[in-house]
Amino acid sequence: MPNTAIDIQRQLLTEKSTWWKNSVGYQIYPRSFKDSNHDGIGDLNGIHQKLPYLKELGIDFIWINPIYASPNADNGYDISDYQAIHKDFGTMEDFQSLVKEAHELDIKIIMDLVVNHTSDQHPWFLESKKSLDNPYRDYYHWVDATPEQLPNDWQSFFGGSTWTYDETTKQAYFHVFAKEQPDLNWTNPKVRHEIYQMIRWWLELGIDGFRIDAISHIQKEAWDFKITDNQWAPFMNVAGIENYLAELRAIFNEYNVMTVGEASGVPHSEASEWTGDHGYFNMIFELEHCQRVGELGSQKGSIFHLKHSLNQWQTSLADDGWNALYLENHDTPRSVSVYGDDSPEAAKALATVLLLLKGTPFIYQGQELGMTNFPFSSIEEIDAADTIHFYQTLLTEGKTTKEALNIAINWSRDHSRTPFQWDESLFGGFSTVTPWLKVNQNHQLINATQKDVETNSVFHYYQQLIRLRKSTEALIYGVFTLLLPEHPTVFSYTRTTETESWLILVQLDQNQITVTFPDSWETAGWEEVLTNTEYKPLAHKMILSDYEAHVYRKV
Ligand code: TEU
Ligand code: CA
Repeated sequence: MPNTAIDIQRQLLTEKSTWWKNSVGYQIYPRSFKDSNHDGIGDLNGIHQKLPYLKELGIDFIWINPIYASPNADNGYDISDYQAIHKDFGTMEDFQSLVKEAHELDIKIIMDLVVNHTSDQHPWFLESKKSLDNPYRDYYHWVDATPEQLPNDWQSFFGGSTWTYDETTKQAYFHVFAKEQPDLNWTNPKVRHEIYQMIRWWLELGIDGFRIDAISHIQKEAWDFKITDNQWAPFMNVAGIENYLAELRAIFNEYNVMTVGEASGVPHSEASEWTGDHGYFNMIFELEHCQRVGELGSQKGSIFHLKHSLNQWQTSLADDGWNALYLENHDTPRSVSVYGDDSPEAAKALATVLLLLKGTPFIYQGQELGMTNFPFSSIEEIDAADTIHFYQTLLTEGKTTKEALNIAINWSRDHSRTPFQWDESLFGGFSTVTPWLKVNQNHQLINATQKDVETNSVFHYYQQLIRLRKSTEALIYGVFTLLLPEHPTVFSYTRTTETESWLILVQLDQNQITVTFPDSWETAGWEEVLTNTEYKPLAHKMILSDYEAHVYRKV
């Protein structure tokens, strides 16, 4: 119990700095959330209109994908002006009024920070291109080259070389993503200074934090570095990055905001440097658990891989650090299609696994309705540049159009980017005109109005899980222990504190299975708190049908 003014102040400070630990986040892909002005593109006023919906769901903060000025070579991840709102999304006034209204509703706003690269239309790059001695030349990475002889043979994430030759100065510039996304040169102190000014400018506006894009790629190896086993090694968490990350951390600390770094290629053994008490970010998005394993032509993800990968991250960060939990984002297909069978039960089962793990859960828009993958039937229906590039590569490798399409679309980013399904009307209530990407036909069955007519909707189940999690200390801070580690499809774990124990039991298989807990396990004295089916007492031997989920508390 605090008894002095100093104690109270200290307590308030701790609460303030760790509010994100007992929060639930919601990711908004603005192009696809809600179109308020009938141009087929989602926008800021659309988000504004839907704040009451988000409040009803029970989330605490939203992370909005990039809304800055951009030529959209990579849908906003190619920024041409960091301090301007893209006209598709609205104006700076719209943004400020969104922040104000959200704050009134007690919803925080997290922005996307994209500083590994800019757009090739950013004024810095337009200058940089002009001549060898332009003051902005060293804002990017330029190396002598010819069209035939590039500085090395490194490949970019979106396919093709990391180098693009430029005739004007007879050099090539470096990009780990598309050629329209030149990488900034972080070794240049001027670049860092400009970026830090920009970050402060946003923080001064009163936003509550950042999701930091592709941040593990900002440091590169020397251009003659030899790749051995991992083709991404030359720009994945390369030594020296820690200096830049420490500078960033110092700024974030000043403002006491929430930060979540997208940390592709950071192994769990290094996670405490990245997210621990003295880590660079409050939490990180790891990319291991959602990696595709298995057949190229298959849309299904491995439950066993998912479970073991999440278990590793849960245990590695048990004492130091904090997980950012997710099953979907704007780069992945829909989890109910990858790990489930598109049914509401599967959506609820996956929600149970996700929301009761240790960490801060991020729900991706539409996940709370059980939105599914889209049945793409031709490459013309695809917008994502990486999918199109992958498709073309498969064709050049000799695949037929049918085979190439089948492989390329399976894990396409566009599955999660189709418009939000608000209701059963023509364009799913997303817009009154043809949207930029097709609405899934199943919006007639899967949409947000279900919550008003069905008490057992996926939305209601999410609502219950969110409430349960936020009101239960053990589900926020409790120790995580995986049960039945060898079981291929049952995801079961406990969350415990000195005074409470919770047991989560989820069966992620389409078939009925039998599960047997070890004899040493005390199965008596558990009360069932939540299920997506009928209540069933915990027992040593249990028969579980497809996608059954049970949440028990020790009494
Ligand atoms: O994605 C980054 C990303 O996916 C890579 O960091 C990852 O390491 C790589 O694909 C390895 O598989 C972010 C955004 O989420 C994405 O939408 C953008 O296209 C990308 O950055 C570029 O800004
Ligand atoms: Ca619009």
